[in-house]
Amino acid sequence: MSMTMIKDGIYSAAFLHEMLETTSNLYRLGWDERNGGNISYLIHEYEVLPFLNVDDVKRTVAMNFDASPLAGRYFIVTGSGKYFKNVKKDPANNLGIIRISAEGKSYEILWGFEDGGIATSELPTHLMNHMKRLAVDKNHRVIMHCHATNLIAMSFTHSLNEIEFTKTLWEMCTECLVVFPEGVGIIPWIVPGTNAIGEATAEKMEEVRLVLWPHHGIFGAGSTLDETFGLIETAEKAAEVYTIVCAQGGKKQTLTDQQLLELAHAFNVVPRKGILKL
Ligand code: 2HA
Ligand code: ZN
Repeated sequence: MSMTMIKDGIYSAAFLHEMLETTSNLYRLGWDERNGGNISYLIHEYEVLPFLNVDDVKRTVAMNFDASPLAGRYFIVTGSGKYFKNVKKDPANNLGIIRISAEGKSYEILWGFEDGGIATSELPTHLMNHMKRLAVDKNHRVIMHCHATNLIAMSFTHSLNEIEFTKTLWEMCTECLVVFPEGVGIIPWIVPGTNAIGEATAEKMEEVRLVLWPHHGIFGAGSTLDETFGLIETAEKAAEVYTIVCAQGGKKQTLTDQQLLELAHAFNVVPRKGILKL
């Protein structure tokens, strides 16, 4: 092993590579222009220990909310104001590994953000969502936010009623109901980066893994980066089909409620109540 490999051991960590691939894919798809989007990925201490001295805290950053249920937890997160376009070529400035401090009101930077940066401006929303998802899903690990183009567009042209919005997405691609049977949550427009938007999103995350921020973007939750990316990708694909269907003059026929129910039975999923009128 070369000296560089020993010094830069973190670059052989699978979780870091997954972050580089995911941010690159989100950028490639046009869902994270400029500093748009953010990701936080819960990593276990045993995954960090081979690569980092976890007693070597580089900096401590205060937070204005209580994340004590996550005290001692480690996350790899994208940086505030950083561009997904640049993550792969410069991980150490654009990403960071943080640990929520024992009292829950600050986080410790253990690696990354080397140019003096800090974690994403949406950290309150991310941490509140992690708390909520961990309470209902012990395998939960990822919160991902991006500016998925067609989902944003739909927030201008489609009803923002969750039942109606979910139903339209389910109709647009057969796999949607199977991938997100619990549907999509939708919050009112709220200023991003605030505790208020975090609280509203987390409230939805108790029931769903996808939350639409109207005129802004989408939040997804899941147990791996791949799965969470796939969840957002599936909803965005359905929104793209909706865009094209509207451009082609609207639906002439569609998946029926009966067909959607057959799908649910075949794939053993429980569709969110109140959507299928059967
Ligand atoms: O990180 O996307 O919502 C920039 C944003 C804020
Ligand atoms: Zn955003």
